[in-house]
Amino acid sequence: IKDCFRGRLIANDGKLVLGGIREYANALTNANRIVIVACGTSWHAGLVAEYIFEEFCRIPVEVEYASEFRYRNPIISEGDIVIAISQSGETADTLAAMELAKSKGAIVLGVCNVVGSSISRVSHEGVYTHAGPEIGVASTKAFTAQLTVLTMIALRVAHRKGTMAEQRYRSLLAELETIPAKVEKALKTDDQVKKIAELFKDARNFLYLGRGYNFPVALEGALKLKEISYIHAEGYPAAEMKHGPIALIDEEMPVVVIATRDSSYDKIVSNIQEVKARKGKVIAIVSEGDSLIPTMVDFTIEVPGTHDALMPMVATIPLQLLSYHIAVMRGCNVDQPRNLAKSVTV
Ligand code: F1P
Repeated sequence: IKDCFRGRLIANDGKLVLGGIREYANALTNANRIVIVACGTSWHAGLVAEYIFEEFCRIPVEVEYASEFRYRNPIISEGDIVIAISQSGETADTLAAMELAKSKGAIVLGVCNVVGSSISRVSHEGVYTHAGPEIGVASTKAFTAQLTVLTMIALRVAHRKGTMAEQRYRSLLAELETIPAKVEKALKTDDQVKKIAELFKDARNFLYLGRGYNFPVALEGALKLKEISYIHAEGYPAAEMKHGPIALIDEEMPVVVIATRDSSYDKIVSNIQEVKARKGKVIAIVSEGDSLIPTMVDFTIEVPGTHDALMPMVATIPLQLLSYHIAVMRGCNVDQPRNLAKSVTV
């Protein structure tokens, strides 16, 4: 098989298997800093990766919109690690950001879905996500696959660096194995999500809130709603609400709060109280078995619990379903949203 990621893609019983970062594994492990460049949903995956790399590997990470990075004069030094994330592998902004980083001597690693795509050819090395073809324009399963791959890379680096205890490393790897079953279970919220969609399909605005690892999930939930339902939606870190968006909240405003049980649980409970005190309609994504938040909010969607860092893969599912059902109910073409291209090549 022709290997666009430098000979790392191998055939195993006729199947494609994960490629990898081998030649540059030491450079990545010893990096002083990582810069992630991506657009849209892939940028949100990059934000989750920032939290994971900083927590697990203690390497400082910056996440840049490729569409900004390419037009400014970023500080990139010889040997810096730049990771480009893309579903299509053809996004012009991401490709230009990679070329710019390479011209400044960076090692450019790719995470992308389409075998043989331009981004896989421009990367020094990289990993395919193998999520299968995205039928629609909006990225969905590719996001989950990007998170999986980025988590696996961060775990390997943390293990090599010794920034994560062996027992924790093993337990996270074991937890990662449970994610497919947890995602399947999250998909079973479909009927319940559809009923909620029916009630909010005519809303003009939505707010999405999350803290920690669930903050990028809030951004991604809002982006999916904008992309396929054409409803204005904003994602915010829940703690930022008091710095502005709180002014938007009234009985007309649906607020989706990603409030799974994690280290910021008590804080998100206070944020929900703040929204309810202003009569906002709260749709909460909670961990299975939560008995507190359902008593405070208007609608609850339960997903299986997991480690904080892995929760984005599970918690994003009901948000994708919500956007999907609202879009269908509004008569929007979910596969071909207006004004959007599958790969933005200009
Ligand atoms: C980036 C992206 C997608 C979005 C839409 C437009 O694409 O912004 O996240 O859903 O398809 O392009 P990619 O670089 O991940 O292919």
